[in-house]
Amino acid sequence: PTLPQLDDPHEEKSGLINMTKIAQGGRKLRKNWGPAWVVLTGNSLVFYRERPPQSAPSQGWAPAGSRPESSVDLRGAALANGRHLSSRRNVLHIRTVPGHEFLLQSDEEPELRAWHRALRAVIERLDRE
Ligand code: I3S
Repeated sequence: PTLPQLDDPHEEKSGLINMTKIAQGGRKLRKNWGPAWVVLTGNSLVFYRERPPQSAPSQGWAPAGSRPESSVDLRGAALANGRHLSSRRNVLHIRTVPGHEFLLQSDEEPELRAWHRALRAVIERLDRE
């Protein structure tokens, strides 16, 4: 039997997308929309303030010398359409087990759908482990 992968840092998807955190540990936060460089790995979602330099030598997916602003474990996370949480279009709502909540948004619907698909695939795989 394969052991559950507790640390699976390989990159599934990355890109620049509008993001705001809306809750931290179940406590509602004031929205603060802004672009973020987001990296989806095999088990977590990692947020950077900006895209790490292309020239940076990387260790796996993690660009050396750049520090993520935050990172959440996706095991058990819930995904939903975020239309009731924002006036923006194409909004995705992510809620993690410890109650951290994020909205991702793109004016490009296919882009948001690609994030939704990729996140769903990772979360479903973690559910099966
Ligand atoms: O869900 P809310 O609180 O109506 O979200 C809006 C506000 O957070 C607003 O900020 P202030 O209340 O600090 O002025 C933001 O500027 C808006 O972008 C938020 O709404 P959207 O619909 O853009 O998510």
